[in-house]
Amino acid sequence: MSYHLRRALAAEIDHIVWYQPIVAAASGRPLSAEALARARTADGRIVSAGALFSDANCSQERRRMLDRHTVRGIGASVADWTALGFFPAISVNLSTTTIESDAVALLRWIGKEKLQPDRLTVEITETEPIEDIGAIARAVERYRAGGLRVAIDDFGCGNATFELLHRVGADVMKIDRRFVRPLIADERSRRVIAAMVRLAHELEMQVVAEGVESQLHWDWLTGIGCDAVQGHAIASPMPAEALFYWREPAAWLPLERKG
Ligand code: G
Ligand code: MN
Repeated sequence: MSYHLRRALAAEIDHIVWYQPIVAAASGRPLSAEALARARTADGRIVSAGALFSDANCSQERRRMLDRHTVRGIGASVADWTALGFFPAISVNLSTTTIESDAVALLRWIGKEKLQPDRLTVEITETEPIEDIGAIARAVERYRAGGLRVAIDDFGCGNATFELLHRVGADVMKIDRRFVRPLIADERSRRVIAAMVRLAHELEMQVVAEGVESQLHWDWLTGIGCDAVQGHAIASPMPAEALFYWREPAAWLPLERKG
């Protein structure tokens, strides 16, 4: 573990949440923002969630604690935005341990924050081991019954994707950046992505491509029918106040209502 990471994990840790816009591929209009956990170290450095979560020393308790900080941080951002008349849809990344053990808590929290459930998407990552697929499937059912949207994050990088899809389905497929990045030079990447987009649409899921780092990537993804894009070519993660100023609130696309 690096010196800075250890400092970040120490008692003076300051959890913050940054937001990265997700925009409609064809129009570029903002659809939602993904909440990304960060930590500010005592010397002002920003440490990414990847560094916090992927560490071997990151116990399940620690993951649940980080998730609680993130959810609390989103609550604070939502309160600030609401006061400004700004109502972006938000995605939250939750650890599988939180999802398995605590699906009801999030629904309760939404009620408390007066957040419309369909403004929140729960991203389930595949890159973390899923110990109990049945528990995850039940949690997904609960979230969706409560009106939340569910996204499968890092699609194709784990081993439970198809099982989850056939058991309970999901609303959004997020194509991992490791597929997206090489697509310009790599014919096979392009074919794999095109097949993922067809699969998602066959299952009536929306597709978000992550790690979109150039206009060339963005254009190609739009061309094959990818619904939404996220990445440095659009915007990097930013603090909550910056998200408010990033685009006019009126530029944000309204939620698609089901039914
Ligand atoms: O687990 P998930 O795929 O949701 O991780 C999102 C992470 O990817 C965040 O930490 C975010 O900062 C990072 N990220 C977002 N856009 C890009 C991008 O265009 N390129 C790269 N390399 N990383 C990105
Ligand atoms: Mn994510």
